[in-house]
Amino acid sequence: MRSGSQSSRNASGETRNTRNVLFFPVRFVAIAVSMLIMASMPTSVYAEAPNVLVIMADDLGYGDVSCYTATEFATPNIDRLAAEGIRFTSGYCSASTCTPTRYSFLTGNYAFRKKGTGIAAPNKPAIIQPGTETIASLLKGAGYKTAVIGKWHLGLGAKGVGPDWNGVLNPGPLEIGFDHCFLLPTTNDRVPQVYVNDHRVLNLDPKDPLWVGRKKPSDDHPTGETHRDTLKMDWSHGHNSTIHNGISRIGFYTGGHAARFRDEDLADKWLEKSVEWIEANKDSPFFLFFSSHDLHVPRMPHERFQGKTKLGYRADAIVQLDWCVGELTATLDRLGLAENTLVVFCSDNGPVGDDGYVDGAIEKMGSHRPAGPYSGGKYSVYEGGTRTPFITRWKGRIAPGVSDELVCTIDLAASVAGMVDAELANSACVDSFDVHEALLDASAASSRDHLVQQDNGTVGNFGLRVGEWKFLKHARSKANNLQVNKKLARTKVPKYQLFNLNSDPGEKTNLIEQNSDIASEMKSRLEELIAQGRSRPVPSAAK
Ligand code: NG6
Ligand code: CA
Repeated sequence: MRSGSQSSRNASGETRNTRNVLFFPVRFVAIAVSMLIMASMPTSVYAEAPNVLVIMADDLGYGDVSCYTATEFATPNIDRLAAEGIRFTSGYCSASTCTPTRYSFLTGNYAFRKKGTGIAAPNKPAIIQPGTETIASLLKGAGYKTAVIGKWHLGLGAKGVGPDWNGVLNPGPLEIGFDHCFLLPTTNDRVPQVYVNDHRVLNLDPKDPLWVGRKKPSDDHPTGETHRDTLKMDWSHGHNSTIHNGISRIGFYTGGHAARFRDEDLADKWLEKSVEWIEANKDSPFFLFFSSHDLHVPRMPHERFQGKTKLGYRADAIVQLDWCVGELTATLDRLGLAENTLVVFCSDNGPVGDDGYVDGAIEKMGSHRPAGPYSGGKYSVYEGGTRTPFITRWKGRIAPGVSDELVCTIDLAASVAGMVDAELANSACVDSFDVHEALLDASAASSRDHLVQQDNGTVGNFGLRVGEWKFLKHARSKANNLQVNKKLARTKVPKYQLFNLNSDPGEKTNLIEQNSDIASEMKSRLEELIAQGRSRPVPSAAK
C-alpha cells in the first residue's frame, strides 16, 4: 500500500506540474499517456494529490457537535462528514486560544517557540514572516492554487509598523503562500469590522479613511460604556469600546463606514467567496482554508438562524456553522470534486461560555456540555482546551471509521507534504508530524506519539500527552481552570499534575504522588521538547 501510493504520488505530481506549461500537441499526448497510466491504477491510489479543504471552526468544543457528544441540538452536516470519513477521538488543536493554534497550523511550529504569538491585538503586524514555510507555501510549491477565506487573526503589515488600513496590507497571507485571501482581519469582537480582499480593505472610501487605535479618538466618541443603553447585545467584560452594529468591541476605530460589515452576514460572505473561488479554481488542485468566525463572540448569527436552538445564540451559531459545512460539501458534490478532495474539519480551541458578552450562553446551556467529558476549555491546558472535533473525509478514498489515534492541527503541514510528496526541509515545520496515513485510514497508526498543549502566548502553562498519560505544568499558582458552563474564573492550581486519561478523562484525580516516576519522566520530556527547539525527529541520515 505504502509503496503503491508513493509511486502514484510521483506520477500524479508530474501530471500536475505539466498542466500549465505544455503546448497543445505535447500536452495532448502527455494527458493521453497519463490517462492510460491512471486507468491502469486503482482509482483510490491514483488521486494522492487531492484538493485540500480545511474547515476550521472558532471556539468549537469536543461536545459541541452531535457526532461527538451533543444531544440538545443537531449538526447533521458535520455528522454526515464524520459518517463518510474518519471521526478522531484524540484530535487536537495545539493551543487553547486562536492565534497560537492558527500560527502553528500554518507554520507547523509550536507557537510557544516564538514570542508574540498570543492573542493578536487589532494593530498587530504580521506574525508569520515572508519566507516561512507554511502549509500554503508547501502546497503552492506542489502546484496548488491556495486561498484563505474567513478569520485571520495573525496580524498584517510590516514589523514595527502594523497594518496600513488605508493602503496596502503587506505582508499578510499572500506573502506566506496564499494566492488569494478574503479576510476578517482580526476577530469579530476586535476592531475594525471590515473585510480585507487580498491586500486592501474592501469597499474603502478614501474620503472616509479608517483609523484604528487603542485610545478613545475623541471625548465624545460613543463607546459601550457611554452608550450602553443603545446596545443590541450588552458586554459582560472587556468589549466596551467602539460600537458598531449595536455591539461594542475591543479597541477603537473611526471611518471606513462604507467598508463595514454586519455581523449577521459574515457566514454567508465566507460561503459566497469560497464557492466563487472553488468554482474558479476547480480545474487545478487547490487548497482552501475556510476559517469560520463561528462561534466566536459576539455570537450574532444571521437572522434565519437566530432562535434555531433552545440554547441561545451560542448554539445557533453552531447550527449556522453546520449549514456552512453542508453548503461547502454540496458545492464539492455539484462540481464533481468530492472524490478528489480531502476535507478536514477542526477547531482553533476549546469552548467558552461567557467570553465577554451577555448572550445567555451560560444561562441557556442546560445539560449541554460543550467540552464533552473533558475539563477546562478555551484558555486552559486541560483536555477541553485543545481536544476538539477533528474529522477527515475524502469520498472514495477514506473508508468511514473512528480513530483514537493522536493527531493535531499542527500536523497538517507535514501531512499534506507527505501526501502530495512535496519536499519538507528538516528546518521547516519542526513540530509537524506526517500523520497522513492516519488521516486517511482509521486503522493506521499515527506517527505522533506525544503532543504538547499550550494555552495563550508564552506564559508557560503546558500539557504533555503521551498515550494514556497527561502531565501538566502551570507557570503560575492560578490558571484558567474554567468550567465552560460557569463564568470565566482563575482558580488555584498545583504547579504539576498527572492524570490518567483512560480512567479519568475529566482530569479530576491528580496521580502525581502515586506515579512519581512517570511524572518525572514526563516533566523531563516536556522540558526537552521545549529546549530542543523542535519535536519532529531529524532523520538519522540528515544528522
Ligand atoms: C480575549 C477576549 C475574548 C476573545 C479572546 C480571543 C476580553 C475580556 N476577552 O482577550 O473575548 O476575544 O481574547 O479569542 O477582551 S480567540 O478565540 O480569538 O483566541
Ligand atoms: Ca478561537
